[in-house]
Parts: sequence; structure tokens; C-alpha cells
Amino acid sequence: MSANPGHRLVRLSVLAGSALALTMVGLLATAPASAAPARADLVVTASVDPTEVPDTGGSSTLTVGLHNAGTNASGNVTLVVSLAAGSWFGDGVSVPPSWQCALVTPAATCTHAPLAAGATAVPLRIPFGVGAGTVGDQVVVSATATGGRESSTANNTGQASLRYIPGTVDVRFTSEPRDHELIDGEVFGLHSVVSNDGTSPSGDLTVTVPLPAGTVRHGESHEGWACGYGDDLAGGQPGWRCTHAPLRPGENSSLLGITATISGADPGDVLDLTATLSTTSTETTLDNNTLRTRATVLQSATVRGIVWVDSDRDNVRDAGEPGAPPGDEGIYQIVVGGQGFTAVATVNPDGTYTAQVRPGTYRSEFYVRDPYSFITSPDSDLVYYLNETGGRNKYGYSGSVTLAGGEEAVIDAGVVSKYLS
Ligand SMILES: [Ca+2]
Ligand SMILES: [Ca+2]
Ligand SMILES: [Ca+2]
Repeated sequence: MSANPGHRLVRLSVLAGSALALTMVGLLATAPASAAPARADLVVTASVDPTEVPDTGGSSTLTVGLHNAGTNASGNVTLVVSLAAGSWFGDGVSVPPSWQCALVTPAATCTHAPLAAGATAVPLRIPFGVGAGTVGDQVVVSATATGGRESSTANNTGQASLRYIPGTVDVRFTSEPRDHELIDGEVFGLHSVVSNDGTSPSGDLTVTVPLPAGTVRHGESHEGWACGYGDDLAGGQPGWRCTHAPLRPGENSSLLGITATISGADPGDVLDLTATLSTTSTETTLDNNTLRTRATVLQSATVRGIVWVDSDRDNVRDAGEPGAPPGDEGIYQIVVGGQGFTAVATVNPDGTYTAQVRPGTYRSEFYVRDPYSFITSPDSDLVYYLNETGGRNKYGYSGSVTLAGGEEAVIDAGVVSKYLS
């Protein structure tokens, strides 16, 4: 017999291949005897925030967690979120990119790619609303996942509940009380929005403001409010009565402004402009339903003087030299200004002017127009003037003077006319 080394070599190689195959089968076959089959195990959790809702209805946000606690990847996951009857999905659902959701009240169906063993999906946050209910009752929301073969499906549903609590209403003014020191003729007022700090919608709002003695009505700014002014509208007294539509929890009304002018009040008088707010629903507290603005009346000081025309151009104010006329061809405006207070003076046909001011430090600012120009004169109180301003007005101002209540300052300015006079 003659050996054929090439042939034997081929056979050995086949045998080696067979042994290898048997070994592999053997390894696979021994595994089931020592461990459970590798399976996915989806776990669903659900929570709501807030967990309570007023009995008039409200909203909450459901958070759904999904985790694969198993030892194998899941299949594609389908998650069904079910709302109770009378609930609805809210606006502003933001679905993470890893999820796809179709929200059709009362159920949402969301899908997710297979979750690897040990992996956790990005949580789903789903705002939802609930209608009115009975205090103590619960509203249940649930989410159930399916995702192929699992070691357990007992943990595939997460559930959370909202409990109805008594709703509250608390409307209030958001502005703080204010105090002013003002002189006769000045305007002061109330300016505030109204908010509802409760958990339930308010009823209609009403604000009444009696007109204090020593003042006259100045005005109202009330877009969003309906305001009337009358002899008996503020609880039978002269004043304002304004109404506004109900406010949702946390909602602010439009800004309400009520203003009065001090007229005929005496120095030392204290004038309170007080607004009282009410709503048709029962409130948690009425302590925040009034707002006051107080004006304490000061004795005014007076700044007066004249814009005189130097007719003979000798830079001196001579007897008989007239005042400049008010208007576009004369004294355009005189402003008496100080820290925190400015008055536009009343200018008379004879060139004299007067302004009532709060006690304080002031200077007079003069604006005159052609044919008049300012001059330098010992009889003029201007410390600065500019005739070539580039505009129609020539401008000049006096030095400062400090006045207490009842005191008076006389501040004059000299001008010449470019026409012979
Ligand atoms: Ca499971
Ligand atoms: Ca209140
Ligand atoms: Ca003169």
C-alpha cells in the first residue's frame, strides 16, 4: 500500500473541523442549565407635578420614565398614555427626539427604538388639563409599555394620580402705597395691575375710588378696564368705578390708572386717593384689596419776573420800557426747573410770568424768538444765553435760587428787538 500524504492531510482537516463544530454545540447546549434566558424587562414609572389640582379644574404635567432592567435588548417600544375622562393633553408638549408620539385625547401613543439592556429612555413630559371635580376625588393617569419578549410584564404600567383640593381666589393690587409732597395744581394718582394669586379663576373685578375733597378728576387710563366717573359711583360718593373681566390663577389684569389734580387744598392737607378692589367670588384674604396714594399738600413758592425790551439799547432797564409779547414772535416759553420739579410758567401779554413751585432750588429758563435777542445787562438775571442756537429759539437761563414755602423770587431777562421800537 502506498501512502498518499496529500489525501491524509485532507481527511485530518475534515476531522479537525468536525471536532471544532462539536465543541461549539456543546458550549451552547450547557448554558440553559445554569441561567435564565436573556430577556428584556421594561419598567415604566409615572409621576405628576403638581399632585393636587383645585376643584375648579387645572393642569399638571405627567412624567413617564422607561428603563430596560433586563439582560437583553427590548424590541421596538410602544407606550400608551391614558388620561381619565374629562382630561385633555395640554399645549406645549415637547417630545424628545428619541420618541415619536401621537397625542389624541384621551390616549397618547408613543414609540421608541429598542432599548439596550440597562438603558433608560429620555423621560417623556406631557402637560395635561383636568376639568372641575369634587374635593378629595382623584384623577388617575397611566402609561403602559410593550416591547417584545420580556422576563416580566407586571412592571410595565406606571400610574400617578392628581387629587382635587378646594380652589382659592385671592385678587390683589400689585403696586405698593405711595406718598407724595405736592403743591396745589399738581396731579397725583394710582397705578396698578390686579393679579389673582389663588388657584381658581376669580369672578368679575370691581375697583372703586372716591375723589378726595381738595381734588378734581384728572383722568383715567384703563385699557382692558371699563371705567365710569360719577357723583355716586364710588360707594355712593363722587368718584370712579371700574370693572374688569375675571382673572385666571396667576393672571394679571391690564394696568389701571386713576389721576386727580389738587385743587383748592390747603397746605398741610393730607389727600388720600384710595382704591378698593372686590370680586364676585369668595377670597382667601381681603387685606390686599386696597391701594392708597397719599398727597400731603405743601405751601408753594413763587417764581415770577419779566422779559423786558431794551428799547433804547442802553443795556439798562429804563422806566417805561415794555415787556416782550408771548408767542411765536416773542417769548416762546419760560420753564422754572429744579430737582424733581419743573413748572411751565404762565406768560402774560405784558411780558411778565409766574410759576408756582414746590419748596426747593430753581432757575428760570427762557426761550425767545425773532425779532428778540438776549442782552447782557445789570437788570437781567441771566447767567448764560445763546442767541445763535441754529434753531428758532434763543435760549438763556438764570442763576439758581432756593425758596421755602410762601417765598417768592423775581427773575428777569432783558432782550432787544431787531426792529426799531
Ligand atoms: Ca417589564
Ligand atoms: Ca385679596
Ligand atoms: Ca434801556
